[in-house]
Amino acid sequence: MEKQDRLSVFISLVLRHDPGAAGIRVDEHGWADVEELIRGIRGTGRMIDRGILEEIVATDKKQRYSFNADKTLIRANQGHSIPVDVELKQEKPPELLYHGTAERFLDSIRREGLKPMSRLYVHLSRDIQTAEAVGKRHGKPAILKVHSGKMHQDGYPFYLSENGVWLTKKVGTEYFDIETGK
Ligand code: HQG
Repeated sequence: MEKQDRLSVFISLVLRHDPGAAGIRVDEHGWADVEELIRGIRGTGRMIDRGILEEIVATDKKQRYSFNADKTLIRANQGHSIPVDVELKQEKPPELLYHGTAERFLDSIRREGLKPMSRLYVHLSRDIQTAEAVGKRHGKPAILKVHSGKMHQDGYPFYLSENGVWLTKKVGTEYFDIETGK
């Protein structure tokens, strides 16, 4: 992994899951003070400055982070396990969305539906390729086709994060088909 990618993984950890790992706090909307974050990361022995941070935010392949308007604050766009309100936009989803998982989770998912597990939301994507890449992180991938249009009609809210990830609280067993995977 490139040095900047490793730093980005650490920044994800801090902003989404464990601000204490850099000795900082985030506010109720997930914002961290940029100066504090830089100081905190340096305190862990990692080399970072504002220029490097700005480059990571600008070049991150999944556009995971946003600055506020005057670039004094930074937050992750989605993916949190800590309870923050990143002011997600509620939107009407497309008819179908996809979720990538691992085959070994399918029995449990068939029984319980899709749950957010350690995160605040279930993560869904518009295209199968993204779902496949997400699934592969966990093992042999399996793809679920989610009937998001039907869920929306039935009153379940969907949100679209700043970086284009669709999020919903849970997906009941009646709302998905297993597209690939045993
Ligand atoms: C599975 C990455 C058993 C679920 C990715 C998933 C994504 C169940 C795993 C983002 C279950 C949780 C999120 C049930 C769900 N029983 N397993 N009832 N319900 N699961 O990592 O969606 O690189 O928390 O299928 O690209 O894999 O971090 O969620 O396999 O966008 O920016 O439990 O994280 O982005 O795993 O990934 P995760 P995810 P970043």
